[in-house]
Amino acid sequence: MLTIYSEQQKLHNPAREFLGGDLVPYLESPKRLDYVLEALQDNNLGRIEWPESFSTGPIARVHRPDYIEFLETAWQRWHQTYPESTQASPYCFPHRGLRHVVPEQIEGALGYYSMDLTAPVVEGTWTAIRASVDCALTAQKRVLDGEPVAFALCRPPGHHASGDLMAGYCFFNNAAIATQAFLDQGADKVAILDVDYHHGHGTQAIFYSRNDVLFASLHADPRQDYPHYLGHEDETGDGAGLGFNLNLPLPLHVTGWAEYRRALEVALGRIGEFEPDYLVVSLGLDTYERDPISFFNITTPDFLELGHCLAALKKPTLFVLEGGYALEVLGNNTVAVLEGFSAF
Ligand code: Q9C
Ligand code: ZN
Repeated sequence: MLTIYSEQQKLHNPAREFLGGDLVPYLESPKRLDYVLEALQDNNLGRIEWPESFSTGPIARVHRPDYIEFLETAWQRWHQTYPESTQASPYCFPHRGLRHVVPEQIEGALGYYSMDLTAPVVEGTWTAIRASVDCALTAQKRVLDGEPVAFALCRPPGHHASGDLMAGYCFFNNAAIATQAFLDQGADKVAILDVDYHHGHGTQAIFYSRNDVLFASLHADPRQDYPHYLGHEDETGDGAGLGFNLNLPLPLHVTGWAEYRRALEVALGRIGEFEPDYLVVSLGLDTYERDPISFFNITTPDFLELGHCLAALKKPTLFVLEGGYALEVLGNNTVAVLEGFSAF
């Protein structure tokens, strides 16, 4: 399987994140890429190529221009205000009853463009998030040109980022940008299947009133885990998009492969019925039984099985890496899905 990867993605390297009331080492670390790369090479999964560089044009099809400009300049603005600081984080948000106007000052603007504290901006963030989008768009282009499947080894991930909000380690929504690129280059319908443990609320929001994109997601019940405020079963789409959003929230601790598989069949059934031209998989590996921040019980052999199930759709498929924080096994779990897909 063809993989697209860029070293520049490592330049996003925050030291810490806010978790459980404390600052802890940043879980979405650049090392994730090394573990996945190593496993791809050890298992001879195929060619690994660098991405092409794209302009911000395809990003602007999904994200607001002021959000893109904010991300480009945020580090410099923060650094002028706090020369000693190594990462920019908001502390204050335009909550209920407050004005949704972008403040001039950087901290206010950071809060305006952030859903939470888990997407800090550092010196290398802009370069890394552009490289991550480049990986997704290059892999998308290869699939469009006839490659039956490609893997975008993206980092930072993207599925929590909406049109104008960063969240949950995500800045630009790689999967959404690639999906829109398929549509802009002639596809009529694209299905996104999000198998990350967390609900892809950014992707959902981006396509919520659209009927040319089906968004289907299996994830931790938002009543029990992040992103807490979106991802419920009754969110089925809006306007023309009604019926084109499928959320399958699953309970923490008791969700193993048998339960997961049942929900997966529902999602695959709906995708089959939709008859998409392309399938985009938001591939999170944080459903893994020993993931440090997640509570499903999916094993490495289950991931192989997941790959098999996805291949049964028989669609040109773009895999885009999202979450997965059990570092030492992240590579093997990723390879399991991709091998399961190829072996079908
Ligand atoms: N106690 C992705 O997997 N922290 N993002 C949750 C819950 C944020 C995950 C803490 C998790 C974001 C791409
Ligand atoms: Zn996740």
